[in-house]
Amino acid sequence: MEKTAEQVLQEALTAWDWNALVVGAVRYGAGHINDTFCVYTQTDNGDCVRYILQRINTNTFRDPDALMENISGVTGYLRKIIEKNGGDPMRETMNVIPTREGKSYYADSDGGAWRVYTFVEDTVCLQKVETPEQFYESAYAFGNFQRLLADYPADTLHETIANFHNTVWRYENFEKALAADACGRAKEVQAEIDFVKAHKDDCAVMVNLLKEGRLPLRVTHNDTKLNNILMDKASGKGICVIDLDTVMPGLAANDYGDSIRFGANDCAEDERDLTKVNFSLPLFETYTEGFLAAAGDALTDLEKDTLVWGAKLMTLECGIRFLTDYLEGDHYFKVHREGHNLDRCRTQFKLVSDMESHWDEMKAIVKKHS
Ligand code: ADP
Ligand code: GN1
Ligand code: MG
Repeated sequence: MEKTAEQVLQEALTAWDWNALVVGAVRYGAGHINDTFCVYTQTDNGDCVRYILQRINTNTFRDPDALMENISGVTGYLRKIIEKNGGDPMRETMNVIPTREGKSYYADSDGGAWRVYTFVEDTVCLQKVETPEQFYESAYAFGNFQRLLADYPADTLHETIANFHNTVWRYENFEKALAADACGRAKEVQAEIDFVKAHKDDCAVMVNLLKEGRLPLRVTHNDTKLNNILMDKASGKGICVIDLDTVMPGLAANDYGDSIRFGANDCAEDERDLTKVNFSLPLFETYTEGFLAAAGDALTDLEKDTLVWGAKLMTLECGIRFLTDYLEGDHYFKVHREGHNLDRCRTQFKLVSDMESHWDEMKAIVKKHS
């Protein structure tokens, strides 16, 4: 008989030696891809110790061995730098806890892959920017993450998702989904389809600069939204960059841009009332300042000049991905209501339009802080 989700979770829990009594495991966080649980344990002396247990989405990440090799490599490298700089590696980078068998993940009897991380306590994970200072700190932390990995041997990294930020490929994938129209939804979203088509040439801008050898590939995070960083409760500093599944060679502007997409506004990614979805130039400036303060010295002039394109294209790309998933029947991103991916797509396209209206001001802000 097929196992229930609860039975598979219980099976996964037996794969680790917790050195304590497992009290329970509850769903945790607001990620769109993996299944995350918080495991509560009680040690012999009565202390409560928490862990993060995740079922890796193996539809998205098809090779868990390669994925975990990347994460172990990157976190091991960061750990050494953090130690050398007198930091606390247990709080300032992810720590993978091996299974009883000494493996970095557990393959369950249902085909799932599970991993455990140390829970970084006394931190907050924000779904929305509350104060400009927080956004500055997240910018500094993501910029610093990129700087710390500047000399990481990029050729040892596996490409965990092919073409992840290849915007030309994303466009073509959208065209395929539209042609197939598997759920008959295309007729409802003509305005969004027209929006994507009108931006076809934009999709090639950064891809072409990379092809021509004018932009360098760096080791980047590739999923730099605000909820992929843990901020220290006491100091407010962005102390731990998490969600390292997509660390791969990429463009600096994309790490910058994905943060702008998610954080330089005052709304949720899935806000339904588009009058509340507005790009914020002041928050854009705050992030730009923090990111360039941390990573600016390492960037070429063209990388800095094209940061604005990173912002616009990461937002456009994410909107295209949400729309593609909507057309294909919501298989990729977790959805929690009817039309959820379409709502997400609409916020992204509204933000792209706003950026277009503020293009010259955005460029001037980047120049000012370069
Ligand atoms: P997804 O790929 O689904 O976004 P994440 O790795 O980002 O998964 O984890 C989902 C959420 O779990 C995060 O946004 C954060 O709230 C929480 N989280 C993940 N790792 C840790 C950790 N080591 N300590 C504390 N919270 C964590
Ligand atoms: C996903 O995993 P999560 O929720 O941090 C997605 C990102 C998107 C983001 C949109 C592996 O990020 O690329 O930008 O949703 N991650 C993957 O919110 O596809
Ligand atoms: Mg995440």
